[in-house]
Amino acid sequence: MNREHFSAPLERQDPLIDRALNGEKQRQRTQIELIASENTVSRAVLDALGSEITNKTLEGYPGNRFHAGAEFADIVEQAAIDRAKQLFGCAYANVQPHSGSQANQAALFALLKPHDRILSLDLAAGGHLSHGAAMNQSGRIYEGHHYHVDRHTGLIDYDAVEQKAEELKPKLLIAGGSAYPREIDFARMRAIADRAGAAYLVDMAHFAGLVAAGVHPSPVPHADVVTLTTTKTMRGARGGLILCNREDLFSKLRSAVFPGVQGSIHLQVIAAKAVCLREALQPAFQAYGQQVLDNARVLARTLEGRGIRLIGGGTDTHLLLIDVSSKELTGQQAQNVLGEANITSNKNPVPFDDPIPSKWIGLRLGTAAGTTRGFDTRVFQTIGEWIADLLEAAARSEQARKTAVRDIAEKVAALCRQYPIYP
Ligand code: DSN
Repeated sequence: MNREHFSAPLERQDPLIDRALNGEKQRQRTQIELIASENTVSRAVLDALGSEITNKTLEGYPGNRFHAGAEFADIVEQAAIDRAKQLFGCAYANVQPHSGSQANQAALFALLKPHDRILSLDLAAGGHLSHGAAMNQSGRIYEGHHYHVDRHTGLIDYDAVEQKAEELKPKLLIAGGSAYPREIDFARMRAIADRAGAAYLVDMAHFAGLVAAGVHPSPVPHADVVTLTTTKTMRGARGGLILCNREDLFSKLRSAVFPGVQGSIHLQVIAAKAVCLREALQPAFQAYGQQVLDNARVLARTLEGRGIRLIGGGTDTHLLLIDVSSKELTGQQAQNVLGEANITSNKNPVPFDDPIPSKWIGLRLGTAAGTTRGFDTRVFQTIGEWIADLLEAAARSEQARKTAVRDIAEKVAALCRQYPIYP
């Protein structure tokens, strides 16, 4: 056996991948991250992700595995389960889903039979593919129907949801998604689900960290099942969690995850989830959550003050959806000009937008990663002004765009040097 297998660093073994990973680290250091589904994990989370526990194959649950050698893995998974239960105040937590989509896949598998009806938020209004969208397996196996937001306010129209639920009698009502910036009335949705005889799932993938920090209402007391990811506002590894308080559903959810939709688990990710859950239990995480909210509100006010329309009229979370057609741009053009100045964001549909991505007029922004970096409201106000300057310049002329990009890219570089990540 070549002993180098155990000791040679990546740099020597695979220069191509090593260079790409270092390039990515440098990219993260030198740009302002505003993609709402991203964050910057701690060194401790990175250490767990790179641990030798990745070698371990296991199926089943702590204390009841299909393979030997589970004693340390059981400690890791049980810690993640206990911490998730403590953090979110629930009786059951499954920490095995590989992603938010697989958490949803398992929840649907536990709650529904093929062809059952789902009623969920429309994709362009901020929903998620895994909630019964036609192009997703959830829309092939089950019958996906969608509620919308009010065309003028951009807010969920609960009366319209209720009417649709009464007509359709879905088996499952889903709240939550990827681009809805306001608080959801979890109790009202519960009442709608009850009247229609539907189960009720809340996907809190985006705002879970704010719930953990106690700065956003929790859906856990209302929903039959809650799914989330440990990235985004949770600031942890990529992966999913399922929470539940209904004892009659525990075993269904358990067997829906394994053996229903997954096989062996990703123990290095479960270890990283456990680390992030412990971090979220610390008092400092409450302050982080509050700062994320404060920053998002300041960013929203700054952009609105520059004549940019906010979908939903503002934000109650880390996330903002802006209509860049108010600056005569598409979402793609806005994403590009910000990107050239090293501000990273993503184009997004706004409610009732064109189905063709290149024609979308939305841009989604989030404050979770910038807040981790140490940016406060003063910094986010400045970032808001830079964004507005870039959008206005891009709409004005090619020369104005180039000048603004050059000027703001320099300021972004200076800001990133002032707030370094990963020494
Ligand atoms: N749902 C995608 C997003 O919000 O960007 C990935 O998490």
